[in-house]
Amino acid sequence: MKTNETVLDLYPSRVEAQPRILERKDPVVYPNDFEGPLGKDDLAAYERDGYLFAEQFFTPEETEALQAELRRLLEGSRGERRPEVILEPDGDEVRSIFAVHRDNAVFKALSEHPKLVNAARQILGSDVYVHQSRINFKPGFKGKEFQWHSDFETWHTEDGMPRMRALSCSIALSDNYPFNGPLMVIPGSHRHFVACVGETPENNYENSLRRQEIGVPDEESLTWLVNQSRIEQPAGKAGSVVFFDCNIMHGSNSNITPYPRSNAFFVFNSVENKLTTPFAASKPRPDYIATRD
Ligand code: 6CS
Ligand code: FE
Repeated sequence: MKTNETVLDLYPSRVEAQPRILERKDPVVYPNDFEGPLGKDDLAAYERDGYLFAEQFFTPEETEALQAELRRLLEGSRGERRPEVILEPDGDEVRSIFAVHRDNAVFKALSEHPKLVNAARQILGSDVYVHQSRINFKPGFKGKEFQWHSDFETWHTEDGMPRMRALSCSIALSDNYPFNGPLMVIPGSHRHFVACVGETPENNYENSLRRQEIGVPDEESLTWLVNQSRIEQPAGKAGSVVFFDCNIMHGSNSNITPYPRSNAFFVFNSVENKLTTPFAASKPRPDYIATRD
């Protein structure tokens, strides 16, 4: 089994010539007795499917305040050239802004919202910290797709995340409809790890955040996962939240409608699962993508 300097690599990816589907070696919901907004049924559904859709998780007032800040952020970032602002692959529309939990007071407060943090602790079974945050704008007409992928495959190979003990909270800041490029997930796919082929290029993140090519499963593996299950799209109104496991296979289509699909993402990692050295990349990614301090 390949290891990096300190930790056994239980999920080798981007190292073999052929793709492989390995079984998950980690729990999904970690045993604990933390209190929080998720009930027993919610946790059982999350364990089974690898995601949980929470309609109206935030109040209309909270949601309106987030939408006002989103508008200010988007206006302020047009034409702005800094590493955290990622542009669409075919133009200069803003695709994402990273590290909003670090740089923006409103989204910092949201990343510390007790309902979110407690839900993450109920699933990860420990104290948590923000591994990554971003706003994906997916603007009307111009918002391009996010290829199918497992976040963990990237966070393991490029950031050195040892185990599957992290989750994403996708907070809808605009209404997500079936037609404006909502998140698509394959329920149950979190229990299989698709080991991808293809070495990680130097500074891969300079392209992968615009259009991901490495760490995207091959069509045969993707088809196998879908045939084991189905495709769901937990699309909800602004203020709803999708909690999804770090290893669930997900993606989203391009947005050719006038309606933007803007979501804020906070990734919570367990304090027991801190990043080590990348398992299949030459050097760690910058802190605005993967918190290391
Ligand atoms: O590389 C990453 O960390 C980011 N890429 C995707 C497509 N999802 C997870 C994360 O935002
Ligand atoms: Fe992702």
